[in-house]
Amino acid sequence: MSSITISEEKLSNYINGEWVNGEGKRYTPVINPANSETIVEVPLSTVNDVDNAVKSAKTAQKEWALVPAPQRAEILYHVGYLMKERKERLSQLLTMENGKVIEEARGEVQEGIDMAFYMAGEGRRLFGQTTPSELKDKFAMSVRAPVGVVGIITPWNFPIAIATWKSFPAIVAGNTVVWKPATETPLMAFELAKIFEEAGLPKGVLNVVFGSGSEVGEAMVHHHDIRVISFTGSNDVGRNIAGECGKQLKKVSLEMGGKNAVIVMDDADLGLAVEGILWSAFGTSGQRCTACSRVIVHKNVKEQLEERLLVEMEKLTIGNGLDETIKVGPIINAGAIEKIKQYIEIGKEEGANLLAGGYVLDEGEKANGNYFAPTLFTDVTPSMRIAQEEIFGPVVSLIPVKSFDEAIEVNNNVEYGLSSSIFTRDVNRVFAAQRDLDTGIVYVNAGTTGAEIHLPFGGTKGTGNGHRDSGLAALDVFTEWKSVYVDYSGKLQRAQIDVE
Ligand code: UN1
Repeated sequence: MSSITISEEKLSNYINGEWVNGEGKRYTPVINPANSETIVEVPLSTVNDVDNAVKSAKTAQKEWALVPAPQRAEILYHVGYLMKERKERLSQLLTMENGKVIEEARGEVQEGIDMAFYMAGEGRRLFGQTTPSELKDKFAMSVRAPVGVVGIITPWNFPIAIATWKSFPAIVAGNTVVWKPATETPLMAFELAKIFEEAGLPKGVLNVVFGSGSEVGEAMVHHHDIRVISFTGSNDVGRNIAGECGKQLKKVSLEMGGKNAVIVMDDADLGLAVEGILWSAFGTSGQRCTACSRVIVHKNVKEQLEERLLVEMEKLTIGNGLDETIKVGPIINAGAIEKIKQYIEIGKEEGANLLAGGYVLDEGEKANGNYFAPTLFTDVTPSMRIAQEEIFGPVVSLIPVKSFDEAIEVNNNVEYGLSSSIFTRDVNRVFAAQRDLDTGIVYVNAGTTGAEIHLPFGGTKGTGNGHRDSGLAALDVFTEWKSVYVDYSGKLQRAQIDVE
């Protein structure tokens, strides 16, 4: 299927522009979830490796901040072109390490390419503001200043897109970066660091330290010289990071998942709704923070929707994502499969009605990988655990409701607030829904996935802490506002006092 190879058997950290083994002697295998083959080994780095990376980033940051932003951006353009040139290689490697089907891998790499060109454009903007002063002959402005050394911690489910949402704005704004990618998917980090190197990024501006969250991640969060942590991952880990960063008054941006719903009203185009649900629930095998895991359906169209969903679910092809005909790839690892299985049992015990799926697929070649059948529960009530907790797999809970108002209430009555969607043809409901759905992202007549990189990405409530990835909002994470007053009156003017 794929002829892509990587020359390394063991990956190295990238610190101060060099590929170094570091002091950690331990490695862990990177396993292809489609067939359990080992692709490469990744180092489990130590606190000292993190310290070396931070030292290099700190030294490089002084110089980097002085490089004019349009010149910093030139490197991002170069990165974008190299990513474009290597799109197919990157996509195939992404499918190998993560499992997502090749079409989606190409889509994810495209997100990274788009982010490179978009943020490169910011090198010629990075707008601040001029503001009139209270006093005569005095000039006032606010400008964006880099924060310093930025720590980014990225998940395995979007190992290249999310890294670009964070590192590109950080770099163009004059920060330097220490990046810990997920140990499950280090190849994207390895390839992206090589691309940055080729694009001429000065040494120390981007540093990659491979390893576990409990060792490398913790060391980053605790390191005094890392001034921002940008994290995407699980809720538990995010909350711990928030607590620690709070104690240190360290800036922190968190994105921690969702319990996203598609609402299907009785006036919806049902064919379109079925397509939207299938794509956002079973695409990436449900392993997206934005994945649809609840369908809130008006009782008048419940049965019709169930029937049509079941027909289309039958057609989903499941297998190795490198095969272009496959629509649903494997689950990342055996641990994730166990968690999904537990939720199937919980759903049954809670009295939900299992209409399809609910089991591991292990016939023939599938026995070597981690495959789970697309699953549909119906007659789910809003308070059931399967309707409240993030499962992160191809499992959808259908919740019947009697009205538009009830649909909105059910949508909002969960801990998370990332993405939501409504299928309706009623223009009044469209506008009411975009106002009342309490998530950071709202779709009308589309599923819950597919956010575009030039809009802010993130959510409310338990999904995050108010910051956003990508879009111009990302610049707020990686810059500090500096207010500058220039008095050219030749005398000491006192604000608030000498105002005539
Ligand atoms: C994620 O699952 O964390 O909106 C990111 C989407 C993709 C990104 C998902 N563009 O579904």
